[in-house]
Amino acid sequence: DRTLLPYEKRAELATNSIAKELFNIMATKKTNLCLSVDLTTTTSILDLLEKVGEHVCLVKTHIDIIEDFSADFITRLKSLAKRFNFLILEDRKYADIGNTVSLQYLKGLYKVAEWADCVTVHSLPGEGILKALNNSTNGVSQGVFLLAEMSSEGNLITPDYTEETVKMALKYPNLMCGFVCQNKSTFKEPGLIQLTPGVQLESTKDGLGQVYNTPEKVMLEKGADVVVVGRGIVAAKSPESQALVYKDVLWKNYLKRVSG
Ligand code: S5P
Repeated sequence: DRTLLPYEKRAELATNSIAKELFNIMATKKTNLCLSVDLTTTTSILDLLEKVGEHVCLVKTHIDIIEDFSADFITRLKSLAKRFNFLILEDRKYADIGNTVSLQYLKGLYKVAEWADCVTVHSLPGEGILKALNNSTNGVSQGVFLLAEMSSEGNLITPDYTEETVKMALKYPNLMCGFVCQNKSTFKEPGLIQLTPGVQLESTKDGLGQVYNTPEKVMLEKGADVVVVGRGIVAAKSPESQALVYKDVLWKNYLKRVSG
């Protein structure tokens, strides 16, 4: 059972360098909280990260929702990542043929490959999407989280699709950080990371299909390693104190889990 091993042990088993680094950051900072900074201005994102950077292991961006994107924003984001020791996941959910995804990853306004430590990818188009990303590294460390399940109500992913997604991922051990998924049984490999979104203390759903579980449930029953929280923190009255609340409850349940 991969979920009973402590993160520092799992770091030793990781085959992707970003996954290894993320496991080690979690163990060092004692946090498995990933903040989804779903805000639309650069200053609101940077201000929030100044306040909560010390509490998170990973910051998840949707770079294409930012209204005043600039190269300077990336410089500042990277310097916060260095100062607070967190990694950056661009949640682009690539889902096209390999050639197009390679262009989307390397080119355009955002040049994601230049600054994101890892990205999210759909398995829907088939293996070519992983081949393309594997060939787009330019020697820089990078990682992929493959979508094996989704949190939203009525999503079209079937158990077969999930199983085939895991098989596909296992062919690319050097590229693979882990899976975006909801269940412990989805994969077994202790060197891969289960990134689980759809977590909130206050609500069980939003009005647009999102479904929430509690931090305790995702840590103790559903096998989450890194837990993604967006609006639970971002839309709180005090995001700073709420980030601490999530960090503490997640870590408490992690300790409970690894101590048996
Ligand atoms: O299945 C998924 C996969 C992802 S990456 N369900 C999700 O909600 N996400 C992302 O996690 C979503 O795009 C959003 O950025 C975040 C959840 O945000 P929240 O505000 O609902 O916590």
